[in-house]
Amino acid sequence: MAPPRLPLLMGVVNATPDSFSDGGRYGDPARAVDHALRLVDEGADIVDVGGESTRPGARPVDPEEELGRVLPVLRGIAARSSVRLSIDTRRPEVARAAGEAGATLWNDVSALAFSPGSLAAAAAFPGDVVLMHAQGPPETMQDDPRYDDVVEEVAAFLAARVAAAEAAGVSRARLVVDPGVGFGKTVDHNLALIAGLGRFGALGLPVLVGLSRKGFIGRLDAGAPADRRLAGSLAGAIEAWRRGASILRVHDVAETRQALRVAFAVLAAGEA
Ligand code: HH2
Repeated sequence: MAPPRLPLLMGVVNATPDSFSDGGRYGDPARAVDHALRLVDEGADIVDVGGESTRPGARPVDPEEELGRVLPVLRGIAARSSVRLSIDTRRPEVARAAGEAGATLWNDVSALAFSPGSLAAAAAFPGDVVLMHAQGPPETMQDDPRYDDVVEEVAAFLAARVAAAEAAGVSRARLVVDPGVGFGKTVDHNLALIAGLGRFGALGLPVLVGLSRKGFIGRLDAGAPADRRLAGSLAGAIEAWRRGASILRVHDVAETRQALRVAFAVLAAGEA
């Protein structure tokens, strides 16, 4: 078995007015850039910039508006840091422009299925691509999500999207998979996916997990609001890492890094 490694940390920068955990805080590009640079100082390996909230019930944003939100932020970060830039978008035209602005990771919560042009745009994109599972669009995904076997169904979906991406000319070496915690899932579905992360690792690709501050943490703790979910986010990050996640998408980079370092040191001491 390969020795355990710490995961890469992907810090979240939401250039949106309505994200579930930090909406509106970084709507001004200068503030979003400052926030990104703070995340880099705290140890982020990747900064993920998004201009469209995909929280449950969110409505799609006009592509021009999305571009207007993310491009100044990507350019502003690139001017002051060499951190790896990720664009969180479902739209190929946004990914294309972000690639020109320096993004080398396309994080697509629709797994390249939102637009007919997505697969070709991914082939031309100058970097790697995250394929995430979601059941239904953000507007309705939490209405009544159902699965017979959530882990197997999500794994089959991801395998099919990997095959579609490869057929379109995106090599496996450029792909990352993500089970999509909170995207059309109940609390039990989310827990089964985190517990069963090894199944996604069996696809042979890096696994990304985003559970930071998500609703299931609040539901497991008497309805704690998004700004009171740090401890649960850290517990989830450690559990995801222990099950093989190689990239964690988090809002709280410094805290996650510290929690992981302690868990890692204990594991290493036990194996010494
Ligand atoms: N979760 C969110 C957004 N993008 N991308 C990946 N690959 N995996 C995730 O789990 C994921 C994601 C939702 O979180 P956030 O960006 O904080 O909220 P919002 O969608 O409201 O902007």
